[in-house]
Amino acid sequence: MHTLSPKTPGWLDWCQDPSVPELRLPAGTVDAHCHVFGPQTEFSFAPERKYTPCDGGKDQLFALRDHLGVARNVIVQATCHGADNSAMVDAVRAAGGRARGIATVRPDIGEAELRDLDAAGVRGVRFNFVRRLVDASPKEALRTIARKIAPLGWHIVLYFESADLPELADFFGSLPAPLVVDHMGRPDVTKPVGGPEFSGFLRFVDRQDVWVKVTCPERLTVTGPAALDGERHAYTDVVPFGRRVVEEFPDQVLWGTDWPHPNLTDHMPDDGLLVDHVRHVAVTDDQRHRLLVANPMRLYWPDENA
Ligand code: 0GY
Repeated sequence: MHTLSPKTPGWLDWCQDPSVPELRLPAGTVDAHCHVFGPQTEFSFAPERKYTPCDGGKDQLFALRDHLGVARNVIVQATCHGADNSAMVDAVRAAGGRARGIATVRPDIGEAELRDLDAAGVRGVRFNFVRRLVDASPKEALRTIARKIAPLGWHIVLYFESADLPELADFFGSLPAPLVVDHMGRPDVTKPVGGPEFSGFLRFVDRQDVWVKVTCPERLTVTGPAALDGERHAYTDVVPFGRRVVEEFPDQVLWGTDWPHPNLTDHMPDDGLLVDHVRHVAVTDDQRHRLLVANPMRLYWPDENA
């Protein structure tokens, strides 16, 4: 067995006893953004990784899925596994049709390997521009990957900081596949929701085949998880941003837990509370059905009716 690495100092482990959400998720809800970490005894972490997490394997993910009342998962390759997709693919296969995957691949990937990933349930690649997570994001290499995955009908998941969108928007617009933006493009929630930065993001979403993950209030919040008395209403500073996206683009939004929540330094969220957060951003049954069921089913399971 390979040598096991210790966790990054200060690493926060995922919540072991999430509460039962008050919101009963609609049947068929998809958690469209989550990861698996290892377990390290089975799946080693990548040498180029920027952090070493705790284990968060498929069995624990599926237990959370069942606890929250989620039906399906979209498992996004975590940067700690680099371009070795084996832990993610193993989890997707083990879910028996109840999971899809998003891979990280290198530009020299061959057609046969892409076809194998597709057969396993992978439906997209992730391009990461967050500098604390990856060494570089060379555009020519990403264009090559985009050209290779487009014929499979896959999409491209984009992770970037909001301040970088103006510089990246033309590049994103030139990519030959649908785009899915992580965590609402990571807005600075201390700025007004109607201000130039978030309005620029909404214009970007408006003009192309773009989907938005209304995810990670725990990552975007400045005020923190303090819930309003008895209402299980936390991360209130992020609510206007999520609500705005859901109202403007009800058919382009996706939701996910981001379990096991990499790189949080301040607090670890109660995943049950994250489910209840959904009530505040998608305020009608119809909005919630689109966000949680209809939209992700159209993107990830287009052959099944939702
Ligand atoms: C997220 C966010 C982060 C990390 C990763 O793959 C990853 O390592 O996605 C982050 O640190 O902001 O979506 O899980």
